[in-house]
Amino acid sequence: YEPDTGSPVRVNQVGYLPQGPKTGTLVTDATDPLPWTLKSADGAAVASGTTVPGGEDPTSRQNVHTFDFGAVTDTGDGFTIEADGQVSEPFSIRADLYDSLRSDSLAYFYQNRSGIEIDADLVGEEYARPAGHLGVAPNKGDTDVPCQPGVCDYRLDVRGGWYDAGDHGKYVVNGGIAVAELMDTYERTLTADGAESAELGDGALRVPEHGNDVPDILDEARWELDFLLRMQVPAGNPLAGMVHHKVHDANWTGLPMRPELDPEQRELHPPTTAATLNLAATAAQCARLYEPFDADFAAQCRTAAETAWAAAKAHPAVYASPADGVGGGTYEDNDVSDEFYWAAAELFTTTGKDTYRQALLESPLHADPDAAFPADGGMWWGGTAGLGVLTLATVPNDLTADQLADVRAVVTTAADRYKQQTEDQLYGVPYAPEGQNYTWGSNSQVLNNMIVLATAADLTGEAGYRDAVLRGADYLFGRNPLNQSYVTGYGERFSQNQHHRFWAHQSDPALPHPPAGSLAGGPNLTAPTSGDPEAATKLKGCAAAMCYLDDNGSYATNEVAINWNAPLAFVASYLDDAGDG
Ligand code: 9MR
Repeated sequence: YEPDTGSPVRVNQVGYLPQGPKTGTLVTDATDPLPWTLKSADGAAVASGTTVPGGEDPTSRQNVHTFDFGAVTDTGDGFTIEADGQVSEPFSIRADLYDSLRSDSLAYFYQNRSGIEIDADLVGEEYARPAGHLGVAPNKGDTDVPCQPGVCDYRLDVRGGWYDAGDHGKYVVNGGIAVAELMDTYERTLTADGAESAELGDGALRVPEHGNDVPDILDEARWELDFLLRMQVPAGNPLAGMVHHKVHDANWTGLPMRPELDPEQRELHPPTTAATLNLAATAAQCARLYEPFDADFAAQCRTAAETAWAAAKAHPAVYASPADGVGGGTYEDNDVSDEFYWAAAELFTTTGKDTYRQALLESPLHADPDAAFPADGGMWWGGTAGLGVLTLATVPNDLTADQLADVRAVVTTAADRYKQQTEDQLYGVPYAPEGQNYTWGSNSQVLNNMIVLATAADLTGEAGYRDAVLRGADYLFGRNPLNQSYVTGYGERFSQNQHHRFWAHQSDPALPHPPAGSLAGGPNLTAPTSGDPEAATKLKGCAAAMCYLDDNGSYATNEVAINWNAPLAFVASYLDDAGDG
C-alpha cells in the first residue's frame, strides 16, 4: 500500500495568519538548498527564498527541507508555494481563517447528543435524526438501565450525554475530560485577555437552547454534565456517591447503525474510583461556572462533587477491568493519582477549602511538569493532572503567591518543551513521543499540547507560545507527511471517512460524511497490531506519522471522539481570537 501524498510541498492548507509564523516542508532527495517562490492566486510572485535542508524526518522517514515565508503579511486566498518544480495546495493568508472552526468544532457535540432529536434547522437535513436511546423500539434505551449481572440491584435513568465516538457507548472518564475542556473553553473567556465570549454565547452556536440567556457553550456542556450526574450511585446503596464507569451495549454493533436503530441491551458497568473523580472534578467546575445562570444547578453540582470526592477517598483503588470490553471500550486506568489531583484542584478552586489544598500539596504530582504533562504524551483521558494545573494557573483561587508561581512554572516549563519541539521537528509539530510512538488519537495529543502552549501564551503574553500553537495548527491542516488535513471540511485534502456509525457514507452512500469540524484520531503507530482490519493489511511497517488511513473501517486511526474534538474546540477558539487580536 502506497499512500497518495500529493504534492511534496507541504503547507497549512487552511492558511496562515498575517501576523503569524509561516513555515512549510518540502519532501526532496536534494541535499543542497533549493529556491522557493510564494505566488498569489493570479500567479504573481510575492516572495522567494531558499529552503533549509533538514535531513531525514524520523516520524516519516522522508528526506525534507523546510522553508519560511514569515515576513509576508499580504492577505488573500489562493496562494501557493512552488519549489523543486512542484506546487503546494492553495492556502489563504487572512486574520479570520479560523472563524467557522470555532462553531463547527462545537457543533460536533450537539450532533452526537444522545436522547434528543437532532434538528434539521440547526444542522441541515442530511444530519438530522430522531433521538437515540430513549427506549423507543428497537432501542432498549438509557431511561431505565440495569447493571451488568451481579453488579447492582437497581436501575438508573442515564439518558442524555454525548455518544463517545463512532460507537454509542457513554464512558464517564472520557466524558469527563471532554466536558472539562468545553468548560475550559468558556472559562478562558473569563480569565484571558482578548478571549472572545460572544461567539460562544446565547444564539451563537448550533444548540437548541437559544434564547435562555445561558451561553450556548454552557448549554452544550450541561447536556453531558446532566448525564454524568445521573451516573452517580444513589444514596442508600453500598457504594453510594461512587460513579458508574460506563453504560453501553451488551454486544458490539456494526457499521452503519443510526443511534435510534441500535437494538442492543444497555448495561451499567461497575463504579470506579476514576469515574468518581471525573464527576468530582467536572461537577466542581460546573458549580462555579453555572452559578450566575442557574444557582440550583450549581448547588446540585457542588453537592455531587463533594459527595463524589468523599466516596473516592473511601474507595481509592476501585479500577475498571481490562476484560470488560464487550460492546464498548474498557477505559481501564490503574493509576488514579492524576484524577485525585485534578479533582482536588477543581474543588479547591471552587470552594477554597483547606482539605483540597492539602490534597494538592501532598500529592506526589504537585509542581511536577512531567507528572502533569508527561513527555511521552501529555494530557489525555487517562492522564488528567494537567487539567487541574491549568485551572489552578488561570482561574482565581486561594493559593498563596508562592504556590501559584509553582503551578504556573509547571505550565511554562511544559510549554517551553512543546515550543522547542515545533522548532526542532521538521514538520513543526508540538508532539514528540519517545520512539515516535504516535498513540491512538495522536491528533488529540497534539491539540492537548497546543492547549498548554495557548495557556502559556495567555499567562505570559509571549508571542513564541502563540507561534508554537500556530505551527501545531499547520501540522493538523496539512503540513505533515501525508499532506492530510485531519479536520473535515478544512483545507484541500481533508479526512472525510472517519469511523462513525451514522456518518458512514463510505458504508452506505445514503448516509452523510462527517460534518465540517470533525477531527480524525490520526496516526497511530500501533494500529497495524490493534485489531483494526484496514490498518493490519495496509499499514504494516508504517512510519509513525504515516500510520493513518482515511477509511471508515480504520477505527484505530480514523475514529472521531468527544475527547478529541474537545481540545479542537478549545484551540479553535484560541486561534480565532489570535487572528482577531
Ligand atoms: O481513546 C481510547 C484509546 O486511548 C485506547 O487506546 C483505545 C483502545 O482501548 O480506545 C480508545 O477509546 C475508544 C473507546 O474504547 C470506544 N469508543 C471509541 C474510542 C476511540 O477510539
